[in-house]
Amino acid sequence: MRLLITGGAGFIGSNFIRYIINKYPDYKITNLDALTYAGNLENLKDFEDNPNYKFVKGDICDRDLVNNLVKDVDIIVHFAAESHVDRSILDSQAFVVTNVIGTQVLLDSAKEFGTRFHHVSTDEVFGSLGPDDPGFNEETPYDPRSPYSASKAASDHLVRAYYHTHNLPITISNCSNNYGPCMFPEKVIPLFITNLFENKKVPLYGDGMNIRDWIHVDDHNRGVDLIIHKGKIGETYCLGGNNELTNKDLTFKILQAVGRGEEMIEHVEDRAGHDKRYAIDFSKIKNELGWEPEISFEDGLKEMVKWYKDNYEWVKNCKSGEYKEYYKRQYNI
Ligand code: NAD
Ligand code: TDX
Repeated sequence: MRLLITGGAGFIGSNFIRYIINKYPDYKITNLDALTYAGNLENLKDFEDNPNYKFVKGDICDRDLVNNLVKDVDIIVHFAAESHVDRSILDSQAFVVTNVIGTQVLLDSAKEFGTRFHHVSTDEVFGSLGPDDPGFNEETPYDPRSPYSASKAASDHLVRAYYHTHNLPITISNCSNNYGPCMFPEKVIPLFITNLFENKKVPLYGDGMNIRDWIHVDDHNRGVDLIIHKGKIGETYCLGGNNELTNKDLTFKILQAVGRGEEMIEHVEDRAGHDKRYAIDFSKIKNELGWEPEISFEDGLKEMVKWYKDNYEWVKNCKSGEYKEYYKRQYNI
């Protein structure tokens, strides 16, 4: 199989490429990535010389480039996005350009060449749950509330529209919060781990009672693998970690894993429009494709702390330059 993977230099995409190369060594992979602040070729350096792997630096909004690549592949697995909610609050334009227009350019190209298309999306498109609400599932109405989730919702709708209107062979996955190696240290878990390494406090938003459902990136990618091979065309699948935690409890677990105490918590102003709770009912993919998450949060977090310790040069590169500016704007420190 020949795959075009977009956003393969980012967190989930690079772990996906590693997963696919290890599981299907004869598959041919092209990784199209613009190398924004979040893309890092270090994530893939062990595959640089693999003859079945090719990196192309470029923008998914570039029609000619995209057409040139899509004509030679069997499937597009679309990870590329602007992915950080806080950045979308500061400035949403890149989110609309990459997440909406970029997806539309890929869909047009897939339509032209009749190419199978898998769209990697998020549970945030469904909005926010109350404490006793059942988890999101494939029937939950869309209610995105941040510029990031609104742009991802728009892209999901476009993908489905190309299925209904143009008969394009698509699938969509909506997954909860991922964690694991190569995650950019602006997202809460790697930010907190690396701050603690640097003896800096961890900024906990609001009362710390917002809930996220955490899933290891390898569990997510195993789900995407199943969907691209066995998923039903036109269908959406929700994936979750069965692992709801308040941010406060998550912070305690991180402090414990790094060996630091509660005095390292700094309570800061809440995120604007902060969604209260996400949770996923993944019965559909469990019943139809036999998928469920396998990696325990305790094991995954321990492995992640070790990865960040062992790859401190990678962290330092991420936290330099543009990222420092962002941190100054975000937290005024
Ligand atoms: P990331 O920010 O770590 O990586 C995004 C990658 O896309 C980067 O390598 C970046 O260079 C690339 N990119 C950005 N704009 C581009 C453009 N215009 N053209 C080409 N490449 C471009 O993101 P991630 O956390 O790995 O998320 C990957 C996908 O998974 C996204 O679509 C995101 O919405 C979705 N998702 C993420 C999570 C999560 O917890 N991180 C959960 C569910 C779904
Ligand atoms: O410094 C922080 N302090 C804090 O309390 C940061 C960065 C976050 N938080 C809170 C906000 C959220 O309730 O932690 C929770 C998780 O925040 P993020 O790591 O920014 O993730 P989230 O906003 O939940 O979105 C993530 O999951 C869904 C990804 O960034 C998205 O790409 C994905 O779609």
